[in-house]
Amino acid sequence: MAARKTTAKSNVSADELKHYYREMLLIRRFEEKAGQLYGMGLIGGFCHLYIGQEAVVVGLEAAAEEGDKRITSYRDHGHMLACGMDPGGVMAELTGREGGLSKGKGGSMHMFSKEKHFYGGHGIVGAQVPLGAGLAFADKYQDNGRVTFTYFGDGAANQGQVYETYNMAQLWELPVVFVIENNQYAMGTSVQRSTKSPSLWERGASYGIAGEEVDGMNVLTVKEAGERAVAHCRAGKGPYILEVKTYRYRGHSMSDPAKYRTREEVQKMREERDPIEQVRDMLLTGKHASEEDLKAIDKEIKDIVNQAAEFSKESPEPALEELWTDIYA
Ligand SMILES: Cc1ncc(C[n+]2csc(CCOP(=O)(O)OP(=O)(O)O)c2C)c(N)n1
Ligand SMILES: [Mg+2]
Repeated sequence: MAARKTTAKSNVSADELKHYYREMLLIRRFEEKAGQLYGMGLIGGFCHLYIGQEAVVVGLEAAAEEGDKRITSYRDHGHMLACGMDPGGVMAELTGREGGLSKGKGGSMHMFSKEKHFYGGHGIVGAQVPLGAGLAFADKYQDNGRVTFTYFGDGAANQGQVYETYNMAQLWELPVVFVIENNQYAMGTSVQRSTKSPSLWERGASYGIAGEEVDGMNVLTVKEAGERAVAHCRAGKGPYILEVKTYRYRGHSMSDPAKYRTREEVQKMREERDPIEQVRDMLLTGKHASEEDLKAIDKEIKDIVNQAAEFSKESPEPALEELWTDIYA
């Protein structure tokens, strides 16, 4: 159960690299657009952007297979885009319109897709962790070989329900990958201020759960670690923890004054570790793509995001009668 050093493979193909570049850029541009629409008053309520963390979800989706499940917190737009949910449907949900994936009634934190096996979108910190183990329980019961990716943050990692879940998941050998997206902050509280034991994945050892720390700014190291985690789960060995070290460039949510860290800290991360720039460099220095090729991809992504934004503005607001649908009682 020792920490493993993840070293990115150098024999990755041009097509694979371009795929990662495209996927990460889609999330980045989508989130920038969402930030703009929020600023224009077109998006209301909560909105937590994923900018900076793109390599985490894109790397892990590359390790997933058809039918695998995913569940996450409120910082969920990237997860939805990476598992193939429609950008227009996500954006229209942010603007609260009929064409949104929850018909405009869920908003940023509450979207689901049965088709893509995406189980939300959860606003209560840590709440998705036991739910993720429950999804994995169903898969184990049905013996279908599927794995559930259960994402949560460094702040959520201090919650009691996480450890009750670890205990049961290991006891029942559930096929669940616990992904701690350690972006170093829980709202305005840094990991250093919230815990004396900063190695979050090692806490799984108390329950006998294997895991490792991963460089979450490098999509290739994330993918490799994801493959190890998934192989462990599919082999029937129970859960696996990936503590993915990442960083969010924007505030916690759109209403964060960001007084708890310096501009220089953010700037340094952007300049030295940016996940998209790293892949861009690999593509160019490896002569897998020219500047022109990348410009064409940039344009393709810009068009997708602009279309999603247009759709999110043109789609009508839900009819009043919708208040009485999709409710239990
Ligand atoms: C049970 C609960 N307590 C507090 C909050 C308020 N809250 C929302 S996000 C957050 C921080 C969580 O940070 P982390 O788990 O690191 O995730 P990140 O926002 O960094 O993705 C808090 C305290 C909440 N939503 N639910
Ligand atoms: Mg955090």
